[in-house]
Amino acid sequence: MQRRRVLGIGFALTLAFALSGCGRETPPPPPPAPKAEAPKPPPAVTVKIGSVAPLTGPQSHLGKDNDNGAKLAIDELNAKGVMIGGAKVTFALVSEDDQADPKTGTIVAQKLVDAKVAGVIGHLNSGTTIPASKIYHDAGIVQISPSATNPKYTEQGYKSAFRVMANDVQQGKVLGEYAVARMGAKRIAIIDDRTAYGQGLADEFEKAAKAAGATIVGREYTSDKATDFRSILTSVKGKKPDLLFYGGMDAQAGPMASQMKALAVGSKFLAGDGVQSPEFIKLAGAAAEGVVASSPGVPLDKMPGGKGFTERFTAKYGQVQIYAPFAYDATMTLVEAMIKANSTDPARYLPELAKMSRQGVTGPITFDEKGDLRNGPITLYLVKDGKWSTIETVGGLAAAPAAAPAPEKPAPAAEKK
Ligand code: ABU
Repeated sequence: MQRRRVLGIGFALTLAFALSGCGRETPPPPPPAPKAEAPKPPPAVTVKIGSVAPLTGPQSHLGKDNDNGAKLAIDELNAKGVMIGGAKVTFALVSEDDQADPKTGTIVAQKLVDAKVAGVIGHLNSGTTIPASKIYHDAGIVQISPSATNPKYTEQGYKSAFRVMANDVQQGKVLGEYAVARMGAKRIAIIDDRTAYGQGLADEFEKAAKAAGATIVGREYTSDKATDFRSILTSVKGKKPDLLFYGGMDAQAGPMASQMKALAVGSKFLAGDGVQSPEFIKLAGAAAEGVVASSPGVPLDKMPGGKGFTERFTAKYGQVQIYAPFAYDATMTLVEAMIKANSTDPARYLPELAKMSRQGVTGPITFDEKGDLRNGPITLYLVKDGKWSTIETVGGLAAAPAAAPAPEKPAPAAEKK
């Protein structure tokens, strides 16, 4: 009994001692290690780029060709992933249809300004590009035309305006000299479609052909919507020209060539880039044989990136018409300027674009102080056995020169003087 009491007291004392905290403590379990935080993904932004061309009407095949060239570039950029200003940028192409109509061109240009695009690839036609360029300039938006060749586009003093091919002063000269020196033309008739492109190129051709010694025996006019040329061709035939030059697009040149054959107008037929398409051969049929046309740039199979571009483009969109590789290059060049400036703000990336020097799919891309492509080549082609075959290329450089000296280009709204 006594022993049990002693044991009970001992146990109680031990318990009290332990509870009093004077014994050795069992260390509390360590707090759980803080979980390593997953790195935050970079913020993502969507940047809109406008693309404008005639997506309906007689030039829709060319408009879609341009638009698809820009789309291919955008898809490749998005697949690769582009970081600008610490954010992952997804580009969204906003495609507009200007129907090759100058008034519609200004309406869709304003629509793109309102949609806050960061830049515009377009327009296709000089007749839409020139009036639209004022709207983009006034809104501080950069524009690169892949195909508008009328010189006036870059002669307005807008620092926001660029093009990635030679212009019609260069093209008209090459055509006029070729007509006289190589096609043996002495008596030349000219038809143009009264558009900024068609009339402008015909004027430049006329100057060069006269300077080379030819006589212009007649000048006739049509429109970029016409399909029946028999009346003006009958008038042309009466002047007995040895060469007919057409300033205009393939949608008219195709039926015109075919009607020349039907009316037995024996003149050679020469035209500019708007005619140098597979569509022209389709429309003209057998009358396409022997037709000569020029086009800015080197032939697709001679372009530095031509082979790869053709494979990637045709897999998605079918045959290249004319300007798709230029629209692709225009888009890539615009985005490269954004990457170099680390900004999608046109006022910030414009100076990088102005001093750009890169090798595009079509060739070297650098701009002069007006925004024209430097050293743009022109190639002459002949339809032979139902296909365009290359005659020769005039001008151009094999590689992009070192970066051009940075011109003082402040904001797009400033005037070129
Ligand atoms: N360059 C011919 C087609 C586009 C244009 O200048 O109107």
